[in-house]
Amino acid sequence: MERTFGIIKPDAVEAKYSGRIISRIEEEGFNIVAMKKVHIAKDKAEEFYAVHKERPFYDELTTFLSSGPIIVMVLEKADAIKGWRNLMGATNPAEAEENTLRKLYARSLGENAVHGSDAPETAKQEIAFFFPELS
Ligand code: FUP
Repeated sequence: MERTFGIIKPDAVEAKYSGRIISRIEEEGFNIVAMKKVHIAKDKAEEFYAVHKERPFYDELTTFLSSGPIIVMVLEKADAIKGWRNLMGATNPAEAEENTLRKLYARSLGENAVHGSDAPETAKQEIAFFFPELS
């Protein structure tokens, strides 16, 4: 079993897609180890996305992530990191495959409904960032 970290982002929470996204996560065989709804401040979003600090979209990205409530989750399954990224689909919803969460629910490249860790080390860091009690 592997653990990964996921976020239902402000656009999808606001559009009331969280229930559908959580149902889909369960249908795909993930165990939801932990989950909470939080509204983070801009400085916390900046810390979370620090890896993108030098990118031109950093301010937009962190303003967006702190713009409304989000649902943060720890997901568990065999090969969970890859499985969750496959379920999310490509970063840009215009390029996402049919039936992926971003194809179904994302508005744009910037407001793309969900986040998922991209590697074991980031999964560990991101889980610890929101769920220190699990690490
Ligand atoms: P992903 O791992 O699929 O979330 O994608 P990235 O880590 O490459 O990007 C993180 C977030 O930055 C994306 F979810 C959306 C945003 N982004 C932009 O707004 N513009 C870009 O050109 C690239 C990414």
